Amino acid sequence: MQSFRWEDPFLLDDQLSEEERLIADSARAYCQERLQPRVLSAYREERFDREIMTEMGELGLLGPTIPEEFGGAGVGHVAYGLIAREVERVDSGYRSAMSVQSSLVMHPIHAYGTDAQKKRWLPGLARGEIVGCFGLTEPDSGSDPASMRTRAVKVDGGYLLSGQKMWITNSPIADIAVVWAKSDAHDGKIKGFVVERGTKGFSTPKIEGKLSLRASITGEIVLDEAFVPDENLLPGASGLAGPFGCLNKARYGIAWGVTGAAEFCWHAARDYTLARKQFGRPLAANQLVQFKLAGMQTEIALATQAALRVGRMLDEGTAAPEAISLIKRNNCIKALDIARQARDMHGGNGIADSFHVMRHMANLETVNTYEGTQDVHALILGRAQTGIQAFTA
Ligand code: TGC
Ligand code: FAD
Repeated sequence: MQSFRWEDPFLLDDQLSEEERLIADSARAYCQERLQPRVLSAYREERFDREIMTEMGELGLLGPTIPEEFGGAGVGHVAYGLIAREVERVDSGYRSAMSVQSSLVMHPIHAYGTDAQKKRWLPGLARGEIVGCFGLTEPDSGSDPASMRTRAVKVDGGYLLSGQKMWITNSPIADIAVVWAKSDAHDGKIKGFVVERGTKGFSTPKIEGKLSLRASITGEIVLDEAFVPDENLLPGASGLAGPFGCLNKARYGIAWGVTGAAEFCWHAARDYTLARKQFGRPLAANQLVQFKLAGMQTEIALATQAALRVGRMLDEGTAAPEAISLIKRNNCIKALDIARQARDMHGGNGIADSFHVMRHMANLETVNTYEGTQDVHALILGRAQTGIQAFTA
C-alpha cells in the first residue's frame, strides 16, 4: 500500500518540473533565512525594509515571468506562484511588495509598453533597483474602478494628471507609479501612465495605523496637475481591460501566496496541539482538534491543486479571468478561515506575535479584500454562469 504523506497529500512536488522545484527551494531558503528573522520587528514597527526589494531582485524573484531580454527570469506561471507561496509563508506584506512589482508594474510595462519603455524600466525593476507601485483605487472608487475621477488632460508634449489614489502598496517608496486615469485625448477612456518620482505635483503620503499588512508600506498617490510626458503613456492599454489584465496576474499569484500563509498556520496549529497538554494529554489527542486539522489539510491541498491547474492553464493560454476569480476568492476565504482557527487553537498564546498566527490572520483580512473582494469575485462568477450582472441595480 502507498504510504500517505500527510503534509503533501497529492504529492505536489511530483507535479513540478525540475526547474520549478529548484526555484521553490531557493525561494524558500531565502524567505526562511532572510525574511522570517526580520518580520516580527517589521510588523511591530510598521516598517518595510527597502533592501528586501534588492535582495529579491538579486535572486530573480521579481518579474519572474518577464523574458530574460528585459531582465526577468523568463519562467512560467507555476514558478511565479511557487515564489509567491514561499514569500507569503513568511508574510503577506512581503508577498504584496513582490507581486505589485512583478504583476502590477513590470507586467503592464511589458504588455502595454513600447520597446523603449521596456528597456528603460524593466531591467532596473527586475533587479529591485527601482521600486514601482500601481494606482487604480481611489477614495470613492474601490470595487468599482470605472467610477474613477483621476483625469489626464492633454497638453503640449504630454498630459497633466490630477486626482487621488488610495491604499497603494509601495507608493511611499516607489520610484515610478503606474497610474490609471481617464484621458480627454482618448474619448475619456482609461489609460495607463508611468509617473516618475520627482515629478512636480506628484506626492505619495504614507498611510499610518494599519492593523493588517503592517510589514508592507501603503500610501496614497496625490496628483496635482502632474506633468507626464508623451513617452510615459503606455500605448497598448485602453479601457478597464488595461488594469484588469494586470490584476489577472496578481490575483493568480495571491491564490498561490495564501496557501503558504495557510500552510504555516496549519503546521503551527499541529505542532502546538501536539506539544500542549491539557486534561493530562496533548490537545491533538482530542477529536475536535483532529477534525480541525483535517479540515485545514483538505482545504490547503485542494487550494494548491487548483492554483497549480490555473498556472498550467495560464502557460497554455487557456485560463479565463473567471477561473482566476474562482481561485483568488476560494483560496483567500479558506486561508483566512484556517488562520482564524489556528489562532484559536493556540489559546491565549495565539494572540502573541511571537507565535505568528494572528499576524497571518490579520494580514489575510487585507488579502481577502484587495484585488477584488470575495463579494466582487462571487459576482464575477455569478455573472458568468447566469449571464446577469448583479453589481448594479
Ligand atoms: P466590465 O464591464 O466587467 O469590464 C470592463 C472592461 O474590462 C474587461 N475586463 C477584463 N479584461 C481582462 N481581465 C479581466 N479580469 C477583466 N474583467 C473585465 C472587459 O472585457 C471590458 O472590456 P471592454 O474592452 O469591453 O471595455 O467592468 P465593470 O465596470 O462592470 O467591473 C466589474 C468588476 C466589479 C468585476 C470590476 O470592476 C472589478 O474587478 N472590481 C474589483 C476592483 C479591484 O480588483 N481592484 C484592485 C485594485 S489593485 C489592488 O488591490 C492591488 S493590491 C496589491 C498587493 O498589495 O498585493
Ligand atoms: P468598497 O468597494 O467600498 O467595498 C466595501 C464592501 O462592500 C466590501 O465588502 C465589498 O465586497 C462590498 N461591495 C462593494 N460593491 C458591492 C456590490 N456591488 N455588491 C455587494 N457587495 C459589494 N489598490 C490599488 O489600486 N493598488 C494597490 O497597490 C492597493 N494595495 C492595497 C493595499 C492594502 C493594504 C489595502 C487594504 C488595499 C489596497 N488596494 C490597492 C485597494 C483595494 O483593491 C481595495 O480596498 C478593494 O478593491 C476594495 O475597495 P474598497 O476598499 O473601496 O471597498
